Amino acid sequence: SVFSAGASSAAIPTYACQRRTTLNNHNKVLTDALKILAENAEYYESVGRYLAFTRVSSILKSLPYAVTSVDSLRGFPGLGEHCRKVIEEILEDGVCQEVESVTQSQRYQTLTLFTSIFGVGVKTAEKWYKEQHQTLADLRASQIRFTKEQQVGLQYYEDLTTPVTRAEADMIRKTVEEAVYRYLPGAVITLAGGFRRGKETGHDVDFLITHPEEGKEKGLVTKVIQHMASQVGLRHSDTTHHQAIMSCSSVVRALASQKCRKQETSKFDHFERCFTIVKLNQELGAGGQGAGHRPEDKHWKAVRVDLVIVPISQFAYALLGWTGSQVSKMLCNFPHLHSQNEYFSAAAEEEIFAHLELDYIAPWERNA
Ligand code: TTP
Ligand code: MN
Ligand code: MN
Ligand code: MN
Repeated sequence: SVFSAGASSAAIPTYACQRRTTLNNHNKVLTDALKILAENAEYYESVGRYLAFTRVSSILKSLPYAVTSVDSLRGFPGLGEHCRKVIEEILEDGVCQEVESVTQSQRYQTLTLFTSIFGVGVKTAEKWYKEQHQTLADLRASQIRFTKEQQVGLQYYEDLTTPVTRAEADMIRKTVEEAVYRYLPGAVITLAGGFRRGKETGHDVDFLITHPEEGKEKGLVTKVIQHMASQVGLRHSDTTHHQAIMSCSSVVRALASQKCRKQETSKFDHFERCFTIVKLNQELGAGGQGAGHRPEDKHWKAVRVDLVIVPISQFAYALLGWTGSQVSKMLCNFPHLHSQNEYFSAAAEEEIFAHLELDYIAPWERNA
């Protein structure tokens, strides 16, 4: 195999979107450590260091063997001295001193806690940390004026940080189907996100909704949200038309902006989408699992659900973008994409890869 330990780094594709990365991570000890350093860099808004740790971690995830010697990593794309030292320390001592001190630091612990709240990013978490807040109780007792998202994030913190199972995703799918088919019987609903990549759990459930006839999907998200709210109790909905720059991959963004310039319309780069929180009834089949610590009268779990309504002509791009992973979908650096003058219509993900002259990578190989 070209991937045998000590193989030339030439065997490792430079782009994450070309590395076949399954969920079978042979280097979890190393990638967990690098993830902590990446997070910490993010907390210090050090983008360069964040990317450096994330890239090396992503390469390690793609290797079909466990790294046992730092020498075998010589020439790995993007492997700097810092990462090399961290890996060497872990291989030799089992732990890395820097990682240990980061995980023990109050700043890292507090920012990790605060950013785990729905609606809270690094900037906000840091602000609260600087105001001497350290726990969720501190926040709840404070005078902070929370956004609507943050209020919900704090209220349902335990539920929202409990992983969503595939069985729960299936149950939510039924609810979404019922609401969607009511208004648009021919609609096609596709599970995207981590579940499409083969993950057994996720932090949310992502659905793409389209219709074979272009335009039929217009306005659907509002109706679906209203129906679901009346049926299962929707705790939060923020139905907006976000720009594609937020809602889909860089591929879509690049192509969309090209088309927009051409047609002078801004419709193209907007997907209807909604980040919601759904009440999932746990008596309906989740087997009561994970409900043990909840109050006796609470028979439901708050679950994050993303609904994205996509015109069929852009479905392949949206699917590629919303399948992720965040790292795997880094397709944006390909010059021949940006120099494209015309919008390339793709009926399937395979066509997008082919158009970019890339090998097709299946969803379950996109766990970079
Ligand atoms: P997420 O649901 O955030 O991540 P995930 O499904 O990979 O992981 P988890 O199982 O923990 O939920 O996003 C799914 C993909 O959608 C993500 O890889 C990137 C893409 N995405 C966008 O394109 N735009 C967005 O605004 C968001 C939030 C996600
Ligand atoms: Mn997801
Ligand atoms: Mn994830
Ligand atoms: Mn999501």
